[in-house]
Amino acid sequence: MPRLILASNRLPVAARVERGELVLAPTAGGLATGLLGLQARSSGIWIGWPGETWRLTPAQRRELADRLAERNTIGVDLSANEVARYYEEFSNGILWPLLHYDLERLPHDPGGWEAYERVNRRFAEAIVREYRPGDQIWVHDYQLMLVPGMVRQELPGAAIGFFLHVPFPSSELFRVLRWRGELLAGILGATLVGFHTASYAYHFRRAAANLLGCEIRGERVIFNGRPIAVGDFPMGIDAEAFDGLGQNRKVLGEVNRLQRAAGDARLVVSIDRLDYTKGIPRRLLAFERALERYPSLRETVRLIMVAAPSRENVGAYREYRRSVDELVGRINGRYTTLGTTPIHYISRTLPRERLAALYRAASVAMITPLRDGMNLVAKEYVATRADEDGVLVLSELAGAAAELSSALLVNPYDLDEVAENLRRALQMPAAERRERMRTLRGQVLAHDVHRWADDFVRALSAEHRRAVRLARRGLGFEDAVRPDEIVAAIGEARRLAIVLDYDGTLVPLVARPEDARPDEEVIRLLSTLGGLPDVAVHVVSGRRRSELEAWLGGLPIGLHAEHGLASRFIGRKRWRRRLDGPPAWVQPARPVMERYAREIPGSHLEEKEAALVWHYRTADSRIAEPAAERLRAELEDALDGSDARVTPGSRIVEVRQAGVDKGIVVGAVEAAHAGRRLVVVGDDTTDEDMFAAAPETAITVRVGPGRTVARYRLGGPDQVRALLGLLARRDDESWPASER
Ligand code: GDG
Repeated sequence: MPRLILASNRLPVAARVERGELVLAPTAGGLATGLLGLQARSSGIWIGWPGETWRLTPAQRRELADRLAERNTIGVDLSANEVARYYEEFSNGILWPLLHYDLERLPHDPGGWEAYERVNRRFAEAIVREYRPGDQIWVHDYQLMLVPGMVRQELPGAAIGFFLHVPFPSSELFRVLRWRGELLAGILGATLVGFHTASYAYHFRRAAANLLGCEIRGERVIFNGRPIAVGDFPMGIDAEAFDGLGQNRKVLGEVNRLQRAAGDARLVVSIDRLDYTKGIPRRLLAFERALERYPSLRETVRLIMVAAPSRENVGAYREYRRSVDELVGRINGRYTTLGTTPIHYISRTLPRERLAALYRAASVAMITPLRDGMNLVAKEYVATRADEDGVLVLSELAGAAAELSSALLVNPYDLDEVAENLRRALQMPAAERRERMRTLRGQVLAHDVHRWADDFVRALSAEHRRAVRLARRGLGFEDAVRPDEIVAAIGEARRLAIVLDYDGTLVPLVARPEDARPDEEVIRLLSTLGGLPDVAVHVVSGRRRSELEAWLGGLPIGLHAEHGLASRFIGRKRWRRRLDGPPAWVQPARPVMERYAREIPGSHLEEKEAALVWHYRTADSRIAEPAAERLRAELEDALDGSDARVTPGSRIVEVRQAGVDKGIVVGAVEAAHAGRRLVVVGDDTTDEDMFAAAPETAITVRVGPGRTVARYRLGGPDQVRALLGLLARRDDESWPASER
C-alpha cells in the first residue's frame, strides 16, 4: 500500500502547557479514529496544526517537534494572528456559514483571505517537502481548499485526494464568495474530490461548470485539461466502539441511574457542538410546540440537551449561546412543575461514556440540524443501541439522512412537523421501533469509518492510475516528470541548444495575449542561460516579430516569429524571412474570419505577416467551440487547393502558410549548432511539429496536457522555469570552452 500523507487543519494530537510541562493529548473525534489506523498501516504521516504553539518556550517547541515526529506527525506552526485571520475569520467566519447556506451570517466586509492563502501555502509546502514519488496525499476540509492546487503546481504527477466534511452548496450560493474561482480551482488540483453525499458532489460539479466553465463528463470535471473525479463517500463512525459502549457494564449502570432519576418520564436526547448550523433554537421551539399540542407529554417527557461549547472566540457563537440559554429558560419557566423540569440543559463537553449512556437511555434522539455535512451523532446513537430500541428523529438536511432513511425524517424548519414526529416517535409500537432500528444498525455497522477511509484511498489509487493512463493518451498531465528528472536525462551532454515555445511554456496562458509580457524571472532565466558559453537558447512562437522583438529582443537568444516564418539568429540584428510578400490565400480567408469575429462576442481576428488567427479565449465557450468547428470547415472549403494550412490551437483557429511550421526552426537550429544536445519544449499542437522534427537524441518536453510525441511531460510553465533554473545552475567550470 502506498504511503499516505494526511493533512488537516488540526493534528490528531494537541499540545498545551500544564504546570510548566508540555502535554500532548489526543484530540478525540471521528476523523482521528478513522484515519489513525490507515496512517499506521501505510506508515504514513499526518500534517496539521498542533495548537497554540506561540505559548511555548523555544525549548518546549523543540521538544514538541521531537514528540510529534515520534508519532509520525508534523506540526504546522501558526501565529496567534494567523489563527485569528485564517481560522476564525476566513474559515469559520466566512466559509463555514456560506457552505451551510447561511448568507445572513456573512460579514459585510469579508476579510482574512491573505492569511488563508498564506497558511494554505505553508501546508502545501510541508506536504511537498515530505513527498516521495509513489506517496498518496489526502487533504481534509474547508480550511485547506487551496492546498490541492498548490501541491499540484509543484507535484504535477501526484495522487492527491480532497475530502470536504461540510456540505457543498448550490453554485447559485457559492458564487456569492469573492474568492469562489480561486477556491474551486484549488480543490480541482486534486485527483479525487470526495463529499458525504451525492447531492454535494452534484453541486460541486455544477459550480465547476457554471463558475469556471469546466466541462463535465459523467462524474468527472475537466479543468485545465485534467479530469478530476468527484464522488460521494459517506463517512461512518467507529461503530464497533459505540456498539461496545452500548453494552458496557459501567455505561449500563449509568443508564439505570438516568432512568431512575427520570422516574416515569421518558428521555429525549439532543447532542451537538453548540453551533448555529445545528438548529438548536428551532429544535427547542419544536419541543415546546409538542408540549403545547400534546399536553400528555408535559409530565411524561424530558429533553436532555447537551450542547458542547465550540468556537467561543467567534462572536456569532457567543451570541448564539446566549439565545439558546434564554430559550431554555423561557420554555422551562413555562412548563416546569414542582415534579418535573422539561429541559435538562448541559452546556459542557461530557466524557464519551456518559454520552453513550445518554444514547442508550433515550427513547428518542432528536437530531435536527438546519444543515450538516453528515452528522455523526445520529450514527453514534444508532450504533450504541445494541438493544435495537430507540427512535431517531433526523433532519432531512443532514447528510446522514441520505443513508438513514429508516429514521423519522423531518424538515427542521417546519416546527409542526418536528413536533408531530416527536410525538409519533414516543408513541411508536415496539415492533416498529425494532424493525427500524435493525435496518439503521445494519447500515451504520457495515459502513463504518474504517471502511470509509479504505474506500476513499482505494478510489484515489484507482483514479490516479487511470489519470496516468489518460495523460498518455492526451487528457491531463499525471504522467509528468519532475524538472530534475529531465536534467538527469540530459546527463553528461554539456553543449546544449534549447528551443522554447513562449505562450503556455515560458509564461502561463492568459485571456488577452497582449497581457503575457515576460516577467522578471523569465527575462533573468533566458539571459543567464543565453549568456552561458555552451548553451544556445531559441524562442519560437506564433507571435509577430514586432512583439518578440519588443519583449525579448535585448537578450542573447535566437527569436523565431510566426511559427518560423521569420528568424533572427543569435547575435544578429536582422530578421530572415522564409516567404516573400503576403500569401494569396489571405484574400479569400479574411472575409470569412472577419464574419466570425463580428458574430461571436468576445472573439477577435489577428492578422500577421503570413497568418490569420481567430481568437476566442475570452468568448463563451459554449457558443465559441461549435463556431470554431464551423469556421474550420468553412475555411477548409474556401482554401481548398491553396497553399494555406488551417490549424486549431489553444482557443484559436489559425490559417497560415503550408510548409511553414515550427518544425523548420528545429531543423535550422540543429544545422546552426551541430553537435549540441537539443532540448525542445512546447505546450500546444503547433509545438508537436517541433517534437516530430527533432532528432532521436533530442530531449523533447510537452508542457501541460495533450496528446504528444514528446518524450517527457512537465506540468506547466512553473516547472519549465524550474528546469531552466536547474540548467542555468549546472556547474559550468567543467564545461569545455567552445564557440557558439
Ligand atoms: C463536521 C461536520 C460531519 C459532541 N458533544 C460531545 C461530543 N461530541 C462529539 C460527537 C460527535 C462529534 O462530537 C460531532 O460530530 P458531528 O458530525 O455531529 O458534527 P461536527 O463537529 O460539526 O463535524 C459534520 C463531521 O464533520 C465529519 O465529517 O459529520 O457534518 O459539521 O462524534 O460524539 N463528544 C464528547 N462529549 C460531548 O459532549 N465526548
